[in-house]
Amino acid sequence: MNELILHHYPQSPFAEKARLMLGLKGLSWHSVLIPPVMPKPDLLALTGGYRRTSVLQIGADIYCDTALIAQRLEREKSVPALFPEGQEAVAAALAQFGDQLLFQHAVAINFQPHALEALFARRCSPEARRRALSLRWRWRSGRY
Ligand SMILES: N[C@@H](CCC(=O)N[C@@H](CS)C(=O)NCC(=O)O)C(=O)O
Repeated sequence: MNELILHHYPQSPFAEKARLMLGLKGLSWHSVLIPPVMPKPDLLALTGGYRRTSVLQIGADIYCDTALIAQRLEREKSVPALFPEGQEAVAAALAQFGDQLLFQHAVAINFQPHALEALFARRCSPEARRRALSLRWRWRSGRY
């Protein structure tokens, strides 16, 4: 059996998703740390031009995109399942929601501290907004 090699960097949310999937399945894997931003000459040579994080390597096979990585890991070890029988579509839809909508908002909020306030300005009371912002700073500073 070929070894699993994850090309990633610590701070990437998509790398965290890949690490969590590997951890959930109890698979052992090797870590190759890649730069968070370009240039990434070694990664691009490996992937044929794909620059994002994370990338899974199994022997000579390269899996770009965590949705594909999820399917490949499911094939590697089916239990515990990422796509429980009968709930495959729900799992895929939830992953898509997290990967696209949630990720977009999380990045915006992370890089633009006032984005949260603007987002909820018309929907929440000033007190609710104040609490949300305070929570955000606590998460960011790791005080949980
Ligand atoms: N759909 C991809 C998204 C991966 C992604 O956007 N990763 C970010 C890091 S969290 C990245 O590499 N961004 C750098 C770039 O787009 O050049 C997946 O599920 O793996």
